[in-house]
Amino acid sequence: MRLLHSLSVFALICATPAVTLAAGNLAGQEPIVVTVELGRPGEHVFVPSKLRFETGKLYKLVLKNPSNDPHYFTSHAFSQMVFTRKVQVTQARDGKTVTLAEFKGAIREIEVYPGQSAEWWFVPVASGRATDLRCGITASDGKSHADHGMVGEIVIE
Ligand SMILES: [Cu+2]
Repeated sequence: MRLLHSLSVFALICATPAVTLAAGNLAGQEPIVVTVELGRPGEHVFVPSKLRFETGKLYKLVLKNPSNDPHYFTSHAFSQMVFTRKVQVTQARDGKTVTLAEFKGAIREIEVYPGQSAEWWFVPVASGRATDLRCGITASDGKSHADHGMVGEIVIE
């Protein structure tokens, strides 16, 4: 009886290894898509300016710049709380989004040019609150975009 039980447990383990591996495999996981606008025409803002993520989930953060100025997405605290899978530079072409380049490795900040987008794929690995999200570009009046209100907060739960 005990042997039979052991055999059936063994058979169960053998029958399910693919499922067990898939749960920990980021390559096969669908990302949660979050979009943030970097600036609006005539406005230096992040929209939304508060972002919230959960540890252990795969995110695709779409950084979209619909304004006429380049903008940075800079938060050193945030960059230290995530594992970056990749950053993709994309472009809208004939009604479709095409990928122009892909970067892998640790990322600290991203600058997106007017009318362009980038996708930051990451998994939060630590919880905390990053209050240093800002755009450090200097505006025509000599102040930074952050001084004009282009700041934000990121919470990882
Ligand atoms: Cu800016």
